Amino acid sequence: MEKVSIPVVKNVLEAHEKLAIKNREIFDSNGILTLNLMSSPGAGKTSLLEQTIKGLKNQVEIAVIEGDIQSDEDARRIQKRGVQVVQINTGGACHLDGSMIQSALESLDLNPVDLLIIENVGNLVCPAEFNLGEHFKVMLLSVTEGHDKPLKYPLMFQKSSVLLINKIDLLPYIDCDIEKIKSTCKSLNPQIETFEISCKTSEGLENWFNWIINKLNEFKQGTVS
Ligand SMILES: Nc1nc2c(ncn2[C@@H]2O[C@H](COP(=O)(O)OP(=O)(O)O)[C@@H](O)[C@H]2O)c(=O)[nH]1
Ligand SMILES: [Mg+2]
Repeated sequence: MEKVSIPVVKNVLEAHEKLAIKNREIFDSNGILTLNLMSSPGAGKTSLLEQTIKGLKNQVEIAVIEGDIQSDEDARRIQKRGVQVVQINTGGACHLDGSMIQSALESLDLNPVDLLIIENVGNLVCPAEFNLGEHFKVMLLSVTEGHDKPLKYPLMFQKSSVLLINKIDLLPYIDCDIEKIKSTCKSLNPQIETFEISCKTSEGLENWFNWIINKLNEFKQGTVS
């Protein structure tokens, strides 16, 4: 029998990549710096968004895309903060992809937006595998998850530009070695920038806000690629 090759997987991945490139063109042509925020469920992504909006709303026009398997709980939390928000329900899929972002963009008025933050579906594995067209991937890890997570789920940490270690207010009550998290991450990804934060007490958030402001300035100067 004659052999035939069926390059299905490659084509699907190529299609995803093409959509990501299209999304990036939309972000760039509208002057929107875009962050893809990833973590496991409950690490504090929506809390970080609430704090970021509170901290930067007067200087930066922010919009949010919320990704969840189900419900609009997070979008409601963000809406209360007075910024544009779209909820994507993946209906079971454990990550967002470029086509979901493309549809969500149709519901946003992109004109005034400086910064778009995409809250990915809570999951430490799959979101890192899909390019959404974002400029930076940002990883949030809660100290309650334990210091072994970068070793066990390396891809997220390798692909992210920033690691935010959240819930440091809980450090007195748990056994988590932050230095171990930082050294493992540095060995996986020497370029990664790490900030220790608490979305509850606001400790460390100023460093995160400064990172955003710096990146927005670099983006406006055309030095973010
Ligand atoms: N103690 C403490 N709790 C936090 C902190 N950040 C978030 N939480 C709590 O962690 C839970 C999950 O937060 P949420 O923002 O919904 O996480 P998400 O699932 O990653 O979006 C909520 O009960 C938050 O109030 C923090 O810095 N310290
Ligand atoms: Mg959330």
